[in-house]
Amino acid sequence: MQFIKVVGILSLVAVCASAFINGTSLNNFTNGTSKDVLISQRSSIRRGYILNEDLGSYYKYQTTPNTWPNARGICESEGGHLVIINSEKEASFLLSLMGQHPASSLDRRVTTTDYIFIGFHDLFKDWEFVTVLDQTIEAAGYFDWVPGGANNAGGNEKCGSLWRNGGLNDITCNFLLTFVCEIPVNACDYD
Ligand SMILES: [Ca+2]
Ligand SMILES: [Ca+2]
Repeated sequence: MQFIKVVGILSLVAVCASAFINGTSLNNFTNGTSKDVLISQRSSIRRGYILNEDLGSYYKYQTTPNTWPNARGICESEGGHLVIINSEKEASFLLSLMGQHPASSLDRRVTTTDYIFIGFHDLFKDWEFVTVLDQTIEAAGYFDWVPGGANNAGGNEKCGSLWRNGGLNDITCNFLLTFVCEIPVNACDYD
């Protein structure tokens, strides 16, 4: 898992490196140039992402269903991570995003339209739910479960999902679900 973490960090570095626009580092935009310009320059390299300034992140609802490990990899390849819910407000935002993609509109290959994959799991140790950035979900700031959600049904639910009506659920990693990627506005500040 250490390898995955390193790859994740490297992909963030890669996106930040690719942010050189016309030979000008994004860092120059932070010196005396408005944040709006900085954000617009960055959004140009983050196609399909929408900015929620209040939450301080870009988000993209990925409509092609995939497994949790693949979803995680796709988000990392785009310079972010599978969405991590840090507040009730962020959870509400995600539910509204799901509302914009009603069940009837989803790809038929999807295993269930009721859930999206999000960035937590208990792959390291049963019942220890951590985010894809290795924080406990309690520390991350949102850990409301659907009733009976954290149940490891069939002994085979290790990956995180969000229910369309609100609340976390552990779910089978190999389901094919739609998912949401998140790129914090300050992603290039990661070290
Ligand atoms: Ca977040
Ligand atoms: Ca479950």
